[in-house]
Amino acid sequence: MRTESIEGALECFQLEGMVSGYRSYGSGHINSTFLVNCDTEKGRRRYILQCMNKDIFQDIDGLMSNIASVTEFLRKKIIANHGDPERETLTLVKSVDGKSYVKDEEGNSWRVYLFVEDTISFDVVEKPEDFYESGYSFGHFQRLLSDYPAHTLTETIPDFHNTSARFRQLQEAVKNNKAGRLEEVKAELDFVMARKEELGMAMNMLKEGKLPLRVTHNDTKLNNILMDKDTRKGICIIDLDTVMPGLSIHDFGDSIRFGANTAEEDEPDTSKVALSLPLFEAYVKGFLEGCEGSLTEAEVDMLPMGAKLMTIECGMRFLADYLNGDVYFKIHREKQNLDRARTQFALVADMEKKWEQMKAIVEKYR
Ligand code: ADP
Ligand code: GN1
Ligand code: MG
Repeated sequence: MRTESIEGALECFQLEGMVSGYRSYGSGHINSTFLVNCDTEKGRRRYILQCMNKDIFQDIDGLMSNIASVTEFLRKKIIANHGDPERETLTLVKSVDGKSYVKDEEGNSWRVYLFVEDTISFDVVEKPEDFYESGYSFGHFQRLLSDYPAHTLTETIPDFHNTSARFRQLQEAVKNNKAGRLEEVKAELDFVMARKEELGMAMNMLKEGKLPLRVTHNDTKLNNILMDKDTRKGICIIDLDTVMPGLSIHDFGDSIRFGANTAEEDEPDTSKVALSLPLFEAYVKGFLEGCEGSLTEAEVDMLPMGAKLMTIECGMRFLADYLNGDVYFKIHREKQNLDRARTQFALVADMEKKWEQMKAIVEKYR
């Protein structure tokens, strides 16, 4: 990102005091994020500046309107619960002309949030208690949004967690073989093909009315929650770009896929990949407590399947991106997307081995 673009963007927002510096921040795969320092008469004020990924998010207006209304809705509930809205949800900072984002001459769209101070976000789980907290917070988020009018939200990325559609996108990538890498991924494709029949399971249950449509986050990775740095309690759910109607079991499953893996998402040595049952248990307990009994029996039954589907789906997305030449997920080294795909499939294989134990854990907390 060019310095002039960043500085130009900063001038467009109603920031307190004078900008005294900024730096690249966080480890997300999608947006470009900067931490901005301002000096004010009262001391330091910090902000998060983000350049939204315009290739991935084609309807920025719809996306920003989702975020503005969801954060406003949460803000009211947090105030009613005597909480601190500037800490417990994201707060958008308005542009000088009163808008929620600005578009620059190069077509890049920028937004600014208040920086939530004294928090940490993790890329790996350090302790089961932290993962319990993460589960509780995502469950609670689900609960807070349970009376949000879902039909008013824009579907920012159509078919985002439609696993069968993701399978079709993978088939398309195989057919096009744009980056000429097909020969390398035969084993991974065989793995997916052997599980083809299962991929449509959750979305079919939605169509048949067996699973309810809810307002969901859709990207419930561990680093999309800020925890208090001292108490390590879950404070604020962030990365709201994909908040839209969806399935609760997908929110549950995406957290498990990322956080209950004993290895990192891009670990090249798949022998290190396993589903940690203690972490799975901590998250199940937290998520169900956070949802406060709001899930249906069928949703609770389907939690393990949500974890499996989100993991195989993400593996297919990484694999398709590898075949397409790494155009979607940011990479920092060669074959990173292939390694990411392989870890996901190794995790699915381990879940299959531990299936009965996963089900027993869900039974224990339902
Ligand atoms: P991406 O979509 O690329 O993952 P995120 O919105 O998740 O982008 O932001 C990237 C990282 O920036 C987060 O993981 C978090 O560490 C940090 N972050 C984002 N928003 C805030 C905020 N308002 N306050 C503090 N940290 C934040
Ligand atoms: C992306 O933005 P980030 O890094 O939190 C992706 C998720 C994937 C995840 C894999 C909008 O999430 O769907 O599960 O990478 N977000 C989008 O790590 O595609
Ligand atoms: Mg993120």
